[in-house]
Amino acid sequence: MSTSKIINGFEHVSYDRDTYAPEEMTQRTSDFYSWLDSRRSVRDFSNRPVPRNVIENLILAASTAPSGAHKQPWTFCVVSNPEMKAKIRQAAEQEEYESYNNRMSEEWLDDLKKIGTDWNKPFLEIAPYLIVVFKKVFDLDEDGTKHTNYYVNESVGLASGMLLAAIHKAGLVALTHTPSPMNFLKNLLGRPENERPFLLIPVGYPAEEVYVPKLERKPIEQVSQWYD
Ligand code: IYR
Repeated sequence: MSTSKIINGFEHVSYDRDTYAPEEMTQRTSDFYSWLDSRRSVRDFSNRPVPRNVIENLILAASTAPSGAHKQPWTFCVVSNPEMKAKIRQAAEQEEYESYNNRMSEEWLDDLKKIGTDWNKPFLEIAPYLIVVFKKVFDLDEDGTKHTNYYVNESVGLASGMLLAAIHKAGLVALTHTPSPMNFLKNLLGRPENERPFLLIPVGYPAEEVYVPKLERKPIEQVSQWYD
């Protein structure tokens, strides 16, 4: 049972969660790592419907992310409307066509060869849901007053990572898609002046048969430096 007390004039609640002995921690973290390691970005979606309440749960999970001064500076726009998905696809492909043909460097295009992407984005219409993550660069009162948000990119990045983990937990798949530039999303979805598009994430079941590139993840020595 959690207890509550006033600290510096604000209500606090006791933090009392389970802790684990080292062996159990080792098991739990190893299991969790294996499970996260089995997540892959998927570009081939089934059009099979996904229950709406599942998408709500995913967003609630993402929205538990820590954020600067607990401002939760994000809006998850959920698009299932076929006409809107078609408009988003059309606009995204237009930008991507331009990027692949005229804006991306040779090195960049070369780096993407192993992933096999191009300007075609059929998944934007096939996936049952597109979650468009917007960051709120500031908050807007009803009367139009602006309020600062803090560490917005960090906060929204964390929430997006948690969203991807939640999607994996559901047994669904996603793609962190970054059409560039992305401002068309703000216009198409009629978002307010304080919001900027951050990521476009199609969500759904994987297509019947899906292949993903055989990628290696860096070993611990390459992703960490220890100062004992
Ligand atoms: N935004 C483009 C290009 C692209 C860029 C990176 I970095 C990727 O990892 C994958 C794709 C697209 O979505 O195709």
